[in-house]
Amino acid sequence: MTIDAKYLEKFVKVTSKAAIASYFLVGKKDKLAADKAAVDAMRTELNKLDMQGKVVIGEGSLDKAPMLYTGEILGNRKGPKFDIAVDPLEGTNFAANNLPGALTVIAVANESNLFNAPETYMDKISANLNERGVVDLDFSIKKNIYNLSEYKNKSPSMLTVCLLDRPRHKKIIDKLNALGVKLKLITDGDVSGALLVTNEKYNVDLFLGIGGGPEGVLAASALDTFNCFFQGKFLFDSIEEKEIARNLGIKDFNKKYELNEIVSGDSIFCATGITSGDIVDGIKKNNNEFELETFVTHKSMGVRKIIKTKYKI
Ligand code: VTB
Repeated sequence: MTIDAKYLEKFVKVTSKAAIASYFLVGKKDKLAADKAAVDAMRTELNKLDMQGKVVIGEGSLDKAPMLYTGEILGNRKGPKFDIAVDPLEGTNFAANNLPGALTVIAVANESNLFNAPETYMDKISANLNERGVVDLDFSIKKNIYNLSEYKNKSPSMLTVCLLDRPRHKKIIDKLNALGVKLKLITDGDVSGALLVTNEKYNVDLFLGIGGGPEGVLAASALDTFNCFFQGKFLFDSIEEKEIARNLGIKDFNKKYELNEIVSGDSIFCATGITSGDIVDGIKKNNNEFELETFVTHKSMGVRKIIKTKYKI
């Protein structure tokens, strides 16, 4: 079943309104306030839509009483049933400090087609290729680089690998360094990090490393429309995290998920820029209007582009 094309514009409006709401808090050194503004606006906009949308990745569980909690039903309940994953403010530090790369992100699929991800870390890998066996979470760093180098017909020194700059990645960074590859180390925002493999213009050949699980599912839904490769493995640090995962239906805690196990069927992905970053420009004020850019994909329609929108101030 395909998602009606009319929904793309509607979800662009959702992320755009959320972006505008947090724009007023950009550079105010208050991550929570910027996040809350985006969450509130996103929830208000989602509730206006003709749909029965279930939040499968949200801002936490019901008992902690957040808005956009996992399991919350949104929309006027008069339309199709969707699964919705949200990251109303991806890059809270970026927004709080007025740094590049703050986004507001949503992914939508038909009911039961989007993975119900726990809020744990995820070991991820993405690349712009369709075949299995070239890169893999289970391969060594060296094997991944040599295979990709052969596949792309580029020497390792011409390959660029993007990953979060974290102490936990020290060993990987050292290995990549020894292999002579170029690094693109990002401080936050690994949804857009993973998406940098989608187009040659971003100059990233491989994205890998440990980041947020929810961010992995969001990125995977866009990567699917680009026919890119993605694998993710959730990492559980505590008994509590395993218990939550078990309640979400996860039985094998060591499972490596392929892209089509994370998102299947049709999907829509929207990421609107708040501050300018690699994939979209941030909000610009022009006379009496806000100008926004949204990176969108709609799988069944083959849509993958940047949409510019304007809203009266
Ligand atoms: C990433 C990144 C987020 O968290 O998932 C990262 O995309 C992972 O967590 O923007 P750590 O910061 O603990 O490494 C963010 O940086 C913040 O949510």
